[in-house]
Amino acid sequence: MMLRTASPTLQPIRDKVEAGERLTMEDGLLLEQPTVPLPELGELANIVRERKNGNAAYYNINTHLNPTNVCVYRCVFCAFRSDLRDPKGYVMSDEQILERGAEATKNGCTEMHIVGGLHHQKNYDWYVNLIRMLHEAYPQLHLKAWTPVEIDWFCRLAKKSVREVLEDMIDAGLGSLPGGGAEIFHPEIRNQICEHKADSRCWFEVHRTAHELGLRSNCTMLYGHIEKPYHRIDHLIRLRELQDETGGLQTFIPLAFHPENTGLAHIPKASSLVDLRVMAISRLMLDNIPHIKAYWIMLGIGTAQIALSYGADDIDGTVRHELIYHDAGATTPEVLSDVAIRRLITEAGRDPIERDTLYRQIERDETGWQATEAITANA
Ligand code: V47
Repeated sequence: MMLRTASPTLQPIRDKVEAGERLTMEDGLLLEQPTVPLPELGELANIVRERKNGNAAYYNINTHLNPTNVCVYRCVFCAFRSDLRDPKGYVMSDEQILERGAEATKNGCTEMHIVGGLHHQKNYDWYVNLIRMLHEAYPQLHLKAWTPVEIDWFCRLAKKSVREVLEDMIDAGLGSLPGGGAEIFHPEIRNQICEHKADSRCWFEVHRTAHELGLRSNCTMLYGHIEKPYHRIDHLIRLRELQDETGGLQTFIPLAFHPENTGLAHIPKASSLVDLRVMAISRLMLDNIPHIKAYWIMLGIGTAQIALSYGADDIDGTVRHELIYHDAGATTPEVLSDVAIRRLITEAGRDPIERDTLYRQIERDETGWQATEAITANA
């Protein structure tokens, strides 16, 4: 795709993108200006996307597990959390958790994404045993679990260091860390939307330590609330710096704020055009993170399809039992079949590739599935 006219203001950035050079904070702020034509932004992001991942669009067969929604914190953007005595509050029993593992295995899932609330009355062992129980019963299922906010809570419960908690979790069967809890790192915003929970220093300590212990992790950014362009670019640059240091981040997922049932319900949800801008700018700034995910649950299917030409090369998975976005007003389906997800990728002009959590290609036959060769994005 080659545009006939390029805006003169973007030419220096286009030159850098074409040469594979890193963009600066100033470049990022320029790209954030609403006058930058969206198609041109998309075209630049697509150069990087195709350089790294060709025409592939990755997905997995996955499911979610939120063992409890009862949470000591009251993040203003969260519609999922509940108080202990609220009728909405729940805690899953061991039997219910194991049933989810059985269901996931029956459905051919390769991954279970586990996050939840910080329950006042659940001790550290409950969280560790949950991982151990699932891993022992379903060893093939990759457990992508706990954000730094939870790990920080476990450190307090157990009076252990981040490293010790992660070692316990790895011993129990933890496979990787999801990207949540990042929100916006800059304290000007973080102190307003989630002042009590783990700060950015803690978020980075957990991911850095996880990488040192050999785990891979994802990362996210919650946008479209009270943050400004500067806070978004600052957030992306902080992630890029961690990746320079450890190389352990696999995928970045921009997450659009969903206002319904939250303390920020007066803020309108970002439009699809804003979603595509954030996707494209993320791809351009995060030159060292191999994958960018268009999380269809959050974006809607149509926008996720377009996002595959605006920087994204991954669409997350079939998903089942998602609560965080559906509690906050998402109208996307609860689950997509493997056939449907492949079709939506093909319709977008990309080649669907089923991957596992660690980006190994999956092969299936009548006896089950196995991970084959590792997929490596180009630098
Ligand atoms: O940390 C919470 C966000 C995150 C709302 O790693 C909200 O593959 C919008 O991290 N509106 C959890 N966002 C989800 C998450 C995630 C999702 C998909 C894939 C992966 C991955 C990670 O959701 C939270 C927070 O940033 N969130 N409430 C809301 N009302």
